[in-house]
Amino acid sequence: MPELKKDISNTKKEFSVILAKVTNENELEKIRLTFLSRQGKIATLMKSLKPLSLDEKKECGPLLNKLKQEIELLYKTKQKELAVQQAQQENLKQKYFDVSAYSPNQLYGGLTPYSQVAQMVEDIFISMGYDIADGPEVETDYYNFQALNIPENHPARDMQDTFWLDVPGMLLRTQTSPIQIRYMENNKPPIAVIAPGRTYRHEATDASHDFTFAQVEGLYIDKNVSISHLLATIKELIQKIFDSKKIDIRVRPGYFPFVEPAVEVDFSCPFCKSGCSVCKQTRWIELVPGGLVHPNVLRHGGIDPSKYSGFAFGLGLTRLVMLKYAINDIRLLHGNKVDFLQQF
Ligand code: FA5
Repeated sequence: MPELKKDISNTKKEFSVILAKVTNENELEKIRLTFLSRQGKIATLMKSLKPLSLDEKKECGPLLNKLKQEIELLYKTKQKELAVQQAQQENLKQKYFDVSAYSPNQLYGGLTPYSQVAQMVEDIFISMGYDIADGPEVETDYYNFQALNIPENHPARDMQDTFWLDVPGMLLRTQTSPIQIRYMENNKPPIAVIAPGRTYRHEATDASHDFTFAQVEGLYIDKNVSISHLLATIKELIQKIFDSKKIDIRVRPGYFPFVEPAVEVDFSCPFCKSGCSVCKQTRWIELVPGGLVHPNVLRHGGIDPSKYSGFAFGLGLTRLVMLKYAINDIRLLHGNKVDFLQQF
């Protein structure tokens, strides 16, 4: 019986020492199993009452009950303490949650080289007082050819291989020039407008030709407009795009039924002085065809050619993007390759 009393007192001491070291719920659960479960130390002490005499039971029974109550109380108190600590830690985590701390591979969005150059061209023309116009990509034979002085069976149709649609007389526009007619129909001179947009041609692709590419149409109509206005406008555009005052232009005769005279405007290579791979060692880069708007085209647009004259041009926008950023294959521009696009 003195043995049992000693065990009771030791059990409490032992429990207190272990409990003081408990820091989380798992450790607390272990201590509960050791002391308070059916096979635990308290239950074992209870069993050891059995062989004792009635008087001994009367003396040790209350001691054991008291031990059990005390241990249960200590256990519950610790349980509450741990719950409070855990709640405080959670609060702290939320309070100091840094929304910018999680940064997986950063993905930056940006404008494609095509959009960047299109915006540059638009800004340059807006600064010269031009309007920006748009037109349908699915066009009629009338706007894409006939109104531009290219009647049915005219050999100039062969210059632009056409994607004809199943609907008779409908096509994917081969050039942005139909917007000239649409704009003249709805606006009176003086007219100063550019129209950037996508065009389509049934062509085999290579490094500098695509079946879909972008052009920028330009149209200026007023009284006494001459070819020198066209050349000055193109020179201004090229100098601004290539940030250079030293770009020369060269004019060669061209042929388009909707302009007379028709010219091809080349500009001096902004990348070299004596020939390079971009200008194919020629020092000149071919970019903008244009000319003075043919009187028949003015008439189709509802403008009197005896009063007004004008110039038009059709800049190869996709080619300009290639030149600006020294891109050597046109197909990269709509290849959707992220490592290519990330360079701009
Ligand atoms: C035209 O399309 C005329 N509409 C341009 C014009 C407008 C002349 C107004 C006169 C007055 P052309 O077919 O040459 O012309 O095309 C114009 C430009 O588009 C070319 O100089 C070239 O830079 C670009 N281009 C033509 N075909 C392709 C192609 N397959 N891929 C990429 N760019 C092309």
